[in-house]
Amino acid sequence: MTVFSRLKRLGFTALISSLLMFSLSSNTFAKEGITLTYYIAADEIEWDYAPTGQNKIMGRDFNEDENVFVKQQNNRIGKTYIKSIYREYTDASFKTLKTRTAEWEHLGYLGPIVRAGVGDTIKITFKNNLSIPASMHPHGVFYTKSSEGAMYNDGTSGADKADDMVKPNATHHYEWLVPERAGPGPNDPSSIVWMYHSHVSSPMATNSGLIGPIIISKESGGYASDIDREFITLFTVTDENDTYYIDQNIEKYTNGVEDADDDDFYESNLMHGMNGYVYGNQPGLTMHKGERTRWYLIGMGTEVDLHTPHWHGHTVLHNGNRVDVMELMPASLKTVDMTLDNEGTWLYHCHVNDHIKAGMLSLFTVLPEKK
Ligand SMILES: [Cu+2]
Repeated sequence: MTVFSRLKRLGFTALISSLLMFSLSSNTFAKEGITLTYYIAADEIEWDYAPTGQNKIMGRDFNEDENVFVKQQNNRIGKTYIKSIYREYTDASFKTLKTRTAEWEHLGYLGPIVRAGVGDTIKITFKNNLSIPASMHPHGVFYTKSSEGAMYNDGTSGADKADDMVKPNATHHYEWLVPERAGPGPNDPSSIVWMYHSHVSSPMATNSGLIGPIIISKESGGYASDIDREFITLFTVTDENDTYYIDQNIEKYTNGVEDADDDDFYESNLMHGMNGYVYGNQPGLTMHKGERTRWYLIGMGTEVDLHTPHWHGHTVLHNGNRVDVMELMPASLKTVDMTLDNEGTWLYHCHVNDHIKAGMLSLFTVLPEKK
């Protein structure tokens, strides 16, 4: 006798059918949610990987080895590059940038956080202010062909193609839904990270800077009530040789480069960053003892992008496992929780030897408990 027929005999049929109904409805979009609207543009900017001009990890000027990556010279671009990034505006006029609060200063060149909870709807008005086509392709959330933001031979046409490559000065409306399967899974914490990026020649687009985070919570709205503070870190070796702007950067920041394929020149443009900051230049990683913090980790890049984020002085929980080092591959998206129990200024860095030398290091500071 099956469990079902046994329960049926016991008169539990109504209960079972209502349970079935519930599980069906939680798989559809029947859940009541809210609509979250974002105005995001792709903008051209100049990005400084080390705005303090110093190695803040050691508290000194850059040495010879570090200058390979950061020093502007006759035939070296240095630490500032023309890039394109996603930025959030207050409304559809795209006249006023939304200010990024101190809490999110650490995001660096990452685009604005797109947040929603399970059952919610995300609406994005995307304006392409660049001179080249761009798109917004999301991971994790539910999209139809008109909101996928990726160009390939998928047999679509018309409106279902318009999202793939948004032309310069054009605008596109993306709609992303958040069913159960876009939210935290059974072993996940109460919110998780996804990302969006331009899919118009994806490697070049992401190296150029067109990448941003999505946070999806179990609760509607995109926030998790069981944490006090969130941090997001992208670990990637940004290959500035492979962006839309390499020629412009050579022109603007050098006195001319004879051979852009020269190994030393090439190496000098591999920026081993955390959110686009090298050698401890990432600002805003300040928090308080006792706070429950959630760290969203994003990997991106090529075969050299095997990163192992490591926190000093603390441990984190990853889906129930306790670690102090995480593993990130290109396009990995991982969420870990840390309870701060140790005051001080601590290293937060990639543990790959070559990446340590090249500057993939930040500092975080745990201040005394908030009174
Ligand atoms: Cu690394």
